[in-house]
Amino acid sequence: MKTLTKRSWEIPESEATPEHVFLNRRQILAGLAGAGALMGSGLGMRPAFAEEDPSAGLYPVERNSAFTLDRPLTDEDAASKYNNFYEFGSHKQIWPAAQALKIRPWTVELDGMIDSPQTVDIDDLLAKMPLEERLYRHRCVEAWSMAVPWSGFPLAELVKLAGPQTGAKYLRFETFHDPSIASGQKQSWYPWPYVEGLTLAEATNELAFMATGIYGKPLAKQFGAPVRLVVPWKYGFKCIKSVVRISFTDQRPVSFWEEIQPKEYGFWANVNPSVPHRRWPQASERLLGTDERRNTLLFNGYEEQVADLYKNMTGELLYM
Ligand SMILES: Nc1nc2c(c(=O)[nH]1)N[C@H]1C(S)=C(S)[C@@H](COP(=O)(O)O)O[C@H]1N2
Ligand SMILES: [Mo]
Repeated sequence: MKTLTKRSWEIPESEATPEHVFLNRRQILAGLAGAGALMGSGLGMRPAFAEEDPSAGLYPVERNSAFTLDRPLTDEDAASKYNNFYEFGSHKQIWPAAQALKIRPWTVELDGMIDSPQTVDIDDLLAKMPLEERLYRHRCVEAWSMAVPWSGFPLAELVKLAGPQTGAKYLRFETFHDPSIASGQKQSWYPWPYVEGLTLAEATNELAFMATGIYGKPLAKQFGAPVRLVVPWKYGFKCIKSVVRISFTDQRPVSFWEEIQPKEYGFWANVNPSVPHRRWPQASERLLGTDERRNTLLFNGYEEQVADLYKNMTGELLYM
């Protein structure tokens, strides 16, 4: 099964799949839930998820050594096959279904209270932004975690490009909305599209990152290609995937999970092991791809970088 996740551009010409093997693969694929979408039925046609990402040549990018880990990196295969992406299903094995996502053409709209409203093409953005690699922990509110090498650029750079006006206090992020490819979006009890928010101060913190790659390659679709937010001191649901719009506003955005269940999920969602979720403890976490559990760290171990953001806040539910 491992070879099925290989993208075509990773496979050297000399290893091109012989037709009879490929036919077997197609049969396997056809049986995979959600992975039946093939480019065509002709011999030699590649499955839809083997298409080339035009940004592949940009990676790997140079690692920023300022960001270090206290644990090994999560195995790529483990991280790539255990994902939350409700647009493609409410279970963890959405990676085959997510291959239906079309990542080109792709634009990100910058709007609201800014000096330079614009619609940026993803490849222009990639050319403009200073790409680097960062090793970050990631802690899901469901008490599993991973440690991965993201590639991308500081969110602060995008904020600079937008030019926030006086009075802009929040960023509101929005994911694509296309029920014809994302079957989860046909489930009308969810408030699609997925929305998330940050304060401007959070968005310009050095840790806030827009990821466009992972493991030295463009983001695989299940990770939220072609661009997703990464805020490692917060629970994973804040890290909105496949972003199409960022609006600057003076109104605090209501995020997807907050709208669904405000008693369990709030705006801030900072990681704190001593504040349990209403239905389970947050004291420890399971490390994806291992049998290990570890104690969860305050702000997911990023207290030094972010604690100041919250120091004078009273009456706010900072940890849910
Ligand atoms: N658009 C969108 N973004 C999303 C989600 C989602 O369902 N839809 N799930 C969130 C949750 S709960 C987590 S833990 C992370 C998972 O990221 P990963 O699959 O790259 O590990 O994505 C977040 N971003
Ligand atoms: Mo999550």
